[in-house]
Amino acid sequence: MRTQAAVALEAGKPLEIMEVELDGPKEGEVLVEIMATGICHTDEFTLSGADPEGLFPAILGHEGAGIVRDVGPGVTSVKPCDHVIPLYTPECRECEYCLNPKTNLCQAIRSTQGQGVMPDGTSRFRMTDGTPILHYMGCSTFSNFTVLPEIALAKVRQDAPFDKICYIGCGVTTGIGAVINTAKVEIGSTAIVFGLGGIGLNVIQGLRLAGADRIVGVDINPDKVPMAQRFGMTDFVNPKEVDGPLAPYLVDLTGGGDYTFDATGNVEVMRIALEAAHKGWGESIIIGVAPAGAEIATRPFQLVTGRVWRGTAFGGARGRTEVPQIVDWYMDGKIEIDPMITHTMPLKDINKGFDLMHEGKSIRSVVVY
Ligand code: NAD
Ligand code: AHE
Ligand code: ZN
Repeated sequence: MRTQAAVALEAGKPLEIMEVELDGPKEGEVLVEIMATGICHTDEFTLSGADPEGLFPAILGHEGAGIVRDVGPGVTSVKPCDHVIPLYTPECRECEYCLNPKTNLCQAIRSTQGQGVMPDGTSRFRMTDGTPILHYMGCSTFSNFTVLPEIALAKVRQDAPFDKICYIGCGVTTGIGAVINTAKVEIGSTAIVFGLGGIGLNVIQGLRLAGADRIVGVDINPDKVPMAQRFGMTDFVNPKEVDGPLAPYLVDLTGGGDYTFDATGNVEVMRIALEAAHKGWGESIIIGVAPAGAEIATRPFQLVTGRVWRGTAFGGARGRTEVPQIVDWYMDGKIEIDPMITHTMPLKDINKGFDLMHEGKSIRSVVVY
């Protein structure tokens, strides 16, 4: 079939909207009509050329929601007309990782996913002249129709709006999950969140859900303050207004964070987040994704004296099991999504979504097909 898609032809160039050819689902695969997709900073990271795994030409996008239109042989867990959220962290329920309760990092298809192909080693996408186009994070939600492995789909309730629940495909689950699954924040905790964008705000929302007492937000863009306060931020620090090193300033302000979170992807900020964690027990969670070649550093003494450095992917969530529950939380009013979706646009305007992100003017832009 042919479908409309926004194609990343090369790093650093705007996406090109074009018709592409899409092959039908093979064994264990599913054809999904994407109804809406968010634009996450990770899409920008890969498009910029900073992702060591970035391959081109590819169809980016990993924060979608849609409807099953066809299934390949052997598919049993979804059927046509089911509503689904694509999972860049799949859940096969069989691999060594899925069988270990300490991780959500299913590895069943990780190596082919990183190479931009389906588990059989081939791509379903190509240009109308036959040039192959790669998949991205196993999802490629910047295409109106896409093909995914069955194990990379969470089946969700049918009354939930696609243009909101697409955000659960990455940002909402990552932020809330980092608090609940990875940090396991206790009632009464003090937390510091670096980066008040699409992920950081969901960390703040998760902290309020977990019963944190003090939630300090740190961002170089003060325009993010009103939204962060709405979601539970109690104090704001703009690093540009702090004289001297930021970590001691934050320790003075809070006594040290029981939990700190990096949602910027900046390795200097990651160090400050670790060093702003409480001596003896503070845990710092790395969510941000850093460019190729970037490395984190700190004095080992920071760890010797009891601070813990931890990372999280997709908020530690097992997608097929937990994503439908998060959709329920949204539909039951336990969490909010709507105010964070600051812009919606048709696919033809997707590059405007990237511009708004660069300008710091959006929280989430959502493309509605
Ligand atoms: P975003 O662009 O919406 O937000 C980033 C925020 O960080 C902005 O508000 C920006 O002003 C702020 N910021 C930038 N530099 C800063 C600095 N030096 N100090 C303080 N604040 C600073 O991006 P997002 O969609 O929220 O993504 C945030 C990060 O999380 C990205 O690196 C993204 O790739 C990563 N991410 C990781 C996962 C995961 O599973 N680990 C999932 C989604 C996104
Ligand atoms: N390809 C990058 C790493 C990117 C990365 O860490 N991705 C996160 C999800 S970000 C979603 O917005 C992730 O899931 N990581 C675990 C994994 O297996 O990719 C690089 O640096 O190579
Ligand atoms: Zn993402």
